[in-house]
Amino acid sequence: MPFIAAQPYEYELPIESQIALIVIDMQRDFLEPGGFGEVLGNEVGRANAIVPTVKRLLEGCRSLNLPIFHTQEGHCADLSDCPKSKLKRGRGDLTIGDSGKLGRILILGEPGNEIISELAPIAGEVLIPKPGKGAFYNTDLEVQLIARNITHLLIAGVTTEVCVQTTMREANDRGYECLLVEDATASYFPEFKQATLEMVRAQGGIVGWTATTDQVLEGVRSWKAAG
Ligand code: C5J
Repeated sequence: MPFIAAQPYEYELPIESQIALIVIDMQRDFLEPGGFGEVLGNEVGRANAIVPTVKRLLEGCRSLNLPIFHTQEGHCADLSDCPKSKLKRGRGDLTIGDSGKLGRILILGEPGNEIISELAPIAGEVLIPKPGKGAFYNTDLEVQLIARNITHLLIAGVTTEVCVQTTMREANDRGYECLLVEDATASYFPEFKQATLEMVRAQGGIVGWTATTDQVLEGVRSWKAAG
């Protein structure tokens, strides 16, 4: 059976269902100066550094015809989908909904909310706007996965310990086989990324698997060739 060489052990690829790539929140608000990430006091260069690797993963998965999903964290202009608790805690010099250098912070449709141009979705790929950290909360992601018979998720994006890990845990509880792509995810805190990778694959893969972009593309290539 085709597999991806992964930790803590081989990630078996499915026989009768599909694998998808999910790229989490590679949007200007988290990657560029002036966006939400920087307003919260973070060094956004750390997140931006993975863009070439995520691009390689994305293009590799496109060339292998995998279904591709992109998520985008954001709220409607009137903030009716933003819990008061989130507004209160997401506070740097500015907060969600305030006007910043990239438009209103974390508001759908504003310049800062766009997926960066290098990784922008192309025709046929699914964009999932999400009000929460996890991509399943208050979105139609699960409906879209079921419609495509997807059971296996390759997960990349930012930030590792927040939206990426939350999504991975939500997916794990729903029965999806999840693999976090180690070099295609980043945190503003390198130690949090490392801890998340270890947490995911601890205890026999309690949340899932981790592997590098090269390992993922090699495994998916052999899966396609066998199928
Ligand atoms: C955060 C995210 N960190 N995409 N969002 O607020 O991880």
